[in-house]
Amino acid sequence: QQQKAKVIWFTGLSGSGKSTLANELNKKLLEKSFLCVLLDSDSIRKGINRDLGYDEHDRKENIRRVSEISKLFIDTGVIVISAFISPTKDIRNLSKKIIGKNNFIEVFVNTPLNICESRDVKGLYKKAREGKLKKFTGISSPFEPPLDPQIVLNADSKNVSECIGDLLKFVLPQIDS
Ligand code: GGZ
Repeated sequence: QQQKAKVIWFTGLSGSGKSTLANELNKKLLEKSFLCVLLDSDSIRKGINRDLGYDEHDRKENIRRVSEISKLFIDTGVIVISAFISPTKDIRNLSKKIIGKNNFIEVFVNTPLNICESRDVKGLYKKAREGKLKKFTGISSPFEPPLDPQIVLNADSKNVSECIGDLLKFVLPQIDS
């Protein structure tokens, strides 16, 4: 499979559906014989970034390292699917700068805070509201929606396969060569 290596970067709140969509995209691309790798907070924060927390400095360092890793992959021709909250414009700009704007496909998973909070799959929003979890994105730490993402997925009104369909239509022409 000939491919153009890009970073497909998912941004959005905790519980917005980033990881689900990123996993599904990874599966679909592998089925089509693209060579790709998935990076998300579950794997990265348990391993290479286990020394980092969630204050502004640590989030920025988290994203800086992930971006450097992503760059190494695309330099060897591997497509990267990254799913991190990456909450601020400043943090996402750092990532774009490291990876290079032309190699960066920004995907905004636009699930509103009230929906993410009502799902609360891991009970983290409840803990954040009770003050037991500090600096929680959307509650006690900022989330700045991206102003010019390449694609917006309204994952609250569309199901996973509809979102993946939209995403593939947009992404395939950019990675297929
Ligand atoms: C946000 C937190 C926090 C705080 C723990 N704020 O829903 P999850 O559990 O699985 O995804 C969240 C994940 C966010 O890590 P990222 O590396 O994506 O964040 S960032 O890009 O801002 O560095 C959540 C869990 O970690 N989590 N504490 N305070 N999310």
